[in-house]
Amino acid sequence: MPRKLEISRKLQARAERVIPGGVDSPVRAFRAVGGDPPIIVRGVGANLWDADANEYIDYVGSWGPLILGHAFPAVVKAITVAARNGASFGASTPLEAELAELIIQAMPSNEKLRFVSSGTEATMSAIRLARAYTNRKYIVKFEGCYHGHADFLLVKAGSGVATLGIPGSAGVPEEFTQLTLALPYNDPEAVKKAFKKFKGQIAAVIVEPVVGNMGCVPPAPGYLESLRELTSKDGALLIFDEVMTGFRVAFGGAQEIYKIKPDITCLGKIIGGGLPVGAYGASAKIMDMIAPLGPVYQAGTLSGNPLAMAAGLATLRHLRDKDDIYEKLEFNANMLVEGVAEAAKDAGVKLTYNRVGSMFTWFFRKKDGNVWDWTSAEQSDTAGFGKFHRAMLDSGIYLPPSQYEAAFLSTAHSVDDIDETIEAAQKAFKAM
Ligand code: HOZ
Repeated sequence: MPRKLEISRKLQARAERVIPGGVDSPVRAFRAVGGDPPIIVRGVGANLWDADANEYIDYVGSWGPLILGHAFPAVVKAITVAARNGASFGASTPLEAELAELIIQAMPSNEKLRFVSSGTEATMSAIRLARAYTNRKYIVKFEGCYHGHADFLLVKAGSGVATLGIPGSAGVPEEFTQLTLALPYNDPEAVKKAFKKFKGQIAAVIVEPVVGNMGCVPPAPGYLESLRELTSKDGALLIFDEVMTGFRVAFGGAQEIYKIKPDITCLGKIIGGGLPVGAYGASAKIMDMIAPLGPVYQAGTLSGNPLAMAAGLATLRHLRDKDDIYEKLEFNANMLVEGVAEAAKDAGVKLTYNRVGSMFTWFFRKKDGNVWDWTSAEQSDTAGFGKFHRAMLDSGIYLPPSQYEAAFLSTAHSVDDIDETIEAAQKAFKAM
């Protein structure tokens, strides 16, 4: 039975009159999957409620930050306490150094960090820093990876750009992207060739060590090692965009599980506990290039905002201090992802999946085959995904409204939630 979304529809129409597409981030408009986007009014634990009082099991988790689920009590308490003391000062508070210390302990490739307000700001600033540090111009990024919406990073990007099937963005002059080399992901030979052609000119290679923005795509064995080797050999910096993977795939992020030490790390999402935070970090030698110590300028009125720092601290402390969190996430995510894949197989639906810890994607396929880069991701049956998405939504399961966005499991999801999701998938596949 389709869900009643009358109030959501009215609210969406109202928003469309004053906000482009009625949304503040394109994928939220559900254009890629069809159907009406539910307008969300509440989230608790693993559940969401929309304006029509429909309840959902949520696998978006605010696109990654909510590893502990919605309105996690310690996070709510920390935000409330911080808010009573004032929401913003545009001056330093003790919380910033405390959160920075905690992150540095978890990711020792960083000796210093700078907080910003979004992942986009983190990657944009990291590139500026890398260019200043190396005194070089070119950057390498990978097709289907998304590093926010800075002009020079909107080249063959994933996420909403891939979802909408557009090559980049209008309003970005060609000259602005001429120094960006977009190469296929998981292809070390392409990187080798680029370093040969642009020897001594590449400032940095930026990569999502586990991609989340063309759906979830893990690195092939040895791939990240080859990036580390090639960048070091040429004197370029290796930037890990761990906005999604930081504190998600492991407490120490992808750099912990793949044992690679990047030169610069970009963070966001979980470190803000659901509030707007980004950060970039590196060795003291690199970070001391930033103003006021060095010549690289970067600033922000709401950077290090005390509410956001408090939410991030409460989240990271819980992740650090509670036993077995990542083991349980691994176990439950495996049960969920394989359960749904099994249901697809039983129903004769062509589907493959990728999962690293609690981030995952079910790829609907036109032909059998796995997904390891953008070319293979692009061959997905997006119409099939749309049909599945609508059927799941009707059964109360809220998935990312795009084949090219990763889904996330939180510690709040129970085995009952997972069983209910697998049952909904069985029903959805039968109807396909
Ligand atoms: N591009 C974002 C995730 N990769 C979507 C953010 C949002 O719509 O909130």
